[in-house]
Amino acid sequence: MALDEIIISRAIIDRYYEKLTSCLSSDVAIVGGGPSGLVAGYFLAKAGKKVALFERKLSVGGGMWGGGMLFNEIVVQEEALRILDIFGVRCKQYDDHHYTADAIETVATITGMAVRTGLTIFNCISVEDVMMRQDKVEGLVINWSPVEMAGLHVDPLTVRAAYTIDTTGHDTEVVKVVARKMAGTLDTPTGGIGGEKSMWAERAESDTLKNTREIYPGLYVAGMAANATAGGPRMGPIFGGMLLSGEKVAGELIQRL
Ligand code: 48H
Repeated sequence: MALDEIIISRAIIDRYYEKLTSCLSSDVAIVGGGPSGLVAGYFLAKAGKKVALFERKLSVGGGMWGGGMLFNEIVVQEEALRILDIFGVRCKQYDDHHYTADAIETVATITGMAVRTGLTIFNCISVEDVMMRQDKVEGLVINWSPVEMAGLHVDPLTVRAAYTIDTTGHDTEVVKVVARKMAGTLDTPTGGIGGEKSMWAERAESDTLKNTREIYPGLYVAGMAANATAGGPRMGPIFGGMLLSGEKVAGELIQRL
């Protein structure tokens, strides 16, 4: 056995470079690796689309790891069980309407299957802006999150995508950039960002699906970001809406691409 540190370094650099250059242009760019983004990425990849997901943190999974208040179990409703079934995540029935799953199993299993199906995930990359052409979002402006965290003045790089999905959760980060910097209005009741409303789980879960759609040419919202953009309520640690929203946005984009 002749292990060579330089070959180890070269192997990592070469392989990462292959991934990054292959995603300089993609069908769909997803911003945020929470449950909705991961599920959207899985279905798009399964349909043969070129899809890259950018996640600011070291780990994907977003708000799912912590279940509710760090009790690492999630609740899903019956309508969403079929999504967990697709991934092979084990669920337990709690009563007629509520089912539970282990949060760690859910994140790990969905992530593993999405990547094996063809989703390329870039962790530790923050999306700080969009690339625009006339009044359409056509890509993303990205930078290392440690650069962002250190407040260093380092210019970003740009990737092209036919469509972008904002799955950044409560913060709606891509939508905020578009509302601030681009011409025209968002396709929301106010034309702007409605802002997230207080807890109402049942209403929020159905609103999440309704609000999952294109809100600016080239830009879709899904998951918590869909409600926070439209002005819908939050739902707490029930995750069926997030999973169904990821499936819905992928389905709409597969039709369009
Ligand atoms: C790169 C970014 C950027 C950026 C943010 O919050 P998430 O888990 O998103 P969803 O919508 O899939 O799931 C929401 C759910 O976790 C939740 O919070 C619920 C159901 N709350 C209900 C309630 O009442 O509180 O994940 C978003 C991800 C995170 O991992 C961020 O780090 C990442 O997006 N992110 N990545 N560039 N600019 N902004």
